[in-house]
Order: sequence, then C-alpha cells, then structure tokens
Amino acid sequence: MKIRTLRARQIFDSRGLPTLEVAVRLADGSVGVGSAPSGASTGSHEAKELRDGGSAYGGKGVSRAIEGVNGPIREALTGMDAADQCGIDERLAELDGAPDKSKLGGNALIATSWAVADAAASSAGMPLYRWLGGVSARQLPCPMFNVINGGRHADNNLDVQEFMFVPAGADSFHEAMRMGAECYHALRKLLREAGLSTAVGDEGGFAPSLGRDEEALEWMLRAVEAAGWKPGEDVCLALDCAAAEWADGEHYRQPKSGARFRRAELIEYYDALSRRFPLCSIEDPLGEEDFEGFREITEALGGELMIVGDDLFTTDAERLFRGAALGAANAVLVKPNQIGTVSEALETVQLARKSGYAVVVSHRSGETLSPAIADLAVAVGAEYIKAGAPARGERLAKYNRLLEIEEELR
Ligand code: 2PG
Ligand code: MG
Repeated sequence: MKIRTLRARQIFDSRGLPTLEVAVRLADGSVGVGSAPSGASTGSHEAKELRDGGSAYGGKGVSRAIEGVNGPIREALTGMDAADQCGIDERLAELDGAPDKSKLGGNALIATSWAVADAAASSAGMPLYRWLGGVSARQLPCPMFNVINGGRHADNNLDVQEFMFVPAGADSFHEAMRMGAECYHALRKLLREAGLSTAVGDEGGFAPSLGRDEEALEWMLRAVEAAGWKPGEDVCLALDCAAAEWADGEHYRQPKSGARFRRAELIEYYDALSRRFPLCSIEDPLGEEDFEGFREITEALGGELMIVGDDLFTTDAERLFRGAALGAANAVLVKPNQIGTVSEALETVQLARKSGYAVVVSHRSGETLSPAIADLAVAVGAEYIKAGAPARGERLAKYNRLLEIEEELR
C-alpha cells in the first residue's frame, strides 16, 4: 500500500472560509480524500491552523498550508506505507516539529492524515469504520442534535453555545434520527408561531434571541412534547456552554448577558438547571484551565450527568491523563483536528476507555462535506456523536453516513 503521490487543493468550509482538501493516490491506484474542518470557539491548547494572514479572505487563506502539503509533506510521505497510519502520523508530527503543529499547520496535517486513512481503507476494500475499528466496530453512536445555537455560533443574545436534543430512548440510529428531526421541526413551528426567528446558526440550529438562556430549554421541552415524545425518557436535553469563552480572571462573565459568576455559583446554577430540566449532559461547563472546577462539578453532578471536556482536553491524551487523575469530567469530546492526526485522536479514545470516560465524537462549527467522523464514531464505538442539527448539508453528511453504516451492519 505504498503512497504514490498526494495533493492538496483549496475548498471552502460551511462558513465560506477557505480550507484544504487532500487527495492521496496509492501505487495500486486507490485514492483517498480528507479535509480540514475549523472551529470558532477553539481551545487554546488545540493544534494551530496555518492561515496566510494578509488581506485576502481576511487573513484566512490557506495557501501556505497547501504549499506545505504539496512540498515537504508530499516529499516525506511518498513511498511510505499507507497502512501504517501511526507511522504516517508520527512522520507528520515530526515534519512539523512544533508541539502545537503550527509550522505546517494542524489543518494541513489532519486533512493529510484523513486522506491516508481513507486511501488505505479503499485499498483494503473496506469501509473506513472497519479499517479503523476492526471487526468489533459495530455500535452506532447516539446523536446529539444542536438545535439552538448561541455563543460564538450565532449573532443572537444567548451565551450558551449549544442546546441539544439527545434521543437517548431510541432503539436504533434511524429511530434517533426520526426523533431528532421531528423535535427539530416541532421547535421550528413553535418558534415561528411565537414570532421568533427561525434563521439558523453555524450548526443548523435556530438562533432566536430570548429573554434568558433557560428559555431555550423551555422551548425545547415544549417541542419534544409537541412532537409526541416524552422529555427525559425518549429525548433528553444537553448543553455545550463553551465556558472557556466566559473565563474572566478568577471568575466567569457571560459576554452577551454580562452576568458574572464565581465557579461555585456557576456549579450551583447547573445544579438548579439539571433539577428543572431533563438534562443528560453538559459540555465545557467551566473554563479550559479550570481542572479543579471540572473535578468539583463532576463530583457534584457527574453521577447524574455526563460532564464533557472539550476545550479542557482538546482531544489531547496528555491533558486527558491529567484530568482523569483528578476525576475532572467523565466524558471526552473527540475532534481529530484539535490534536492534528487520526492516530493521536485514536490514542485519546484508548485512554478515555482505560479511564472509564465516555466518548463523544464531534464535528466543528465550520465543516466540510467529509463524513469521516461518522466512520470514526463507529470505529471506536463512541457512545455519542455531535454533528449539529438535522439540517444543513455538511451536518447531514455525517448523520446520513451513519444511516448508511447502520444498514450495512444490519
Ligand atoms: C464545540 C464545537 C463544535 P467549535 O465547541 O464543541 O460544536 O464548536 O467547532 O466552534 O469549536
Ligand atoms: Mg464544545
């Protein structure tokens, strides 16, 4: 499975910003593609994207990242065995040389890493989930549908970034899709009837301006009921607070409402919310450096709720190791572009398993049409996948791929 050549080109992501797609061709003629998504609420410890700066595309161009792939990366990877994903990814990290992958860029690395995995799977005549996950890859994740967008993902007045429906009571992936889609459409109808905006944010969720963030949860409860499902039984609710965006020295300050909290007050606030609403999961309830806060909230609420570390861990096994030693969070969000290569993301999943953490595979707010994370979720037997609302093509690319995998596995 020798790599004959590879090539990067510019495409656009779902926000209309440049990103790159890499195509890898193997000596046997097999081809694989990979692309780089992009976050808006990025954690400080993520692999850094290489962007051009300057005036074109407001500095967001990726021609330097493309040159890196078509130059040093192509030179180093040509002739290597595509089946040796770890070897390829180690070589990529070595070529970059920077701990945050800022030299060639995490965007260049992840697009290449995915393309190699895809080419290797195709050469082996296997779907990507089987190639990455082996014979035991048979479990479909439960989707988490982000149906109300706030924070940095929408120009409304909500501070919480994501409000999600989680069809935890579904017996199958396709039933979960049905529940999510029905609740989503019921929510649209209710918002429209109330004269609220049904325009959507970056991840396909609605982005109304509401009196308080809790009102989003109230609308969601009504929508679940209107769709004929039981809140808390069929469909639970989940949040991604992305509270790293609220960190303000020792305290927290929500940028839109201006509300200030001490760590303990924020934990009390979540406790009260979880008593009022059928919440099953809170992601990034506290800041990305607040390991102690994550430990406290996990101790207080972790028995009932999934406490997910996203910006806290940034899919980095070292940061997860540190968190697991403390009991900070009980689930990890896995975004391969946060760490920069597919094998490093797999390593983080392995550590999560050893540490008893649940795994949520996740998209980014700026996405491409690549369905690769759907395959990854099945490969690692992730309990959950978070890929936005059941709306917008780049979000459905992941969910539709899971429907296809479900049929294959039936
Ligand atoms: C998150 C993600 C994806 P972004 O915070 O979990 O929903 O957002 O890609 O903007 O970091
Ligand atoms: Mg998040």
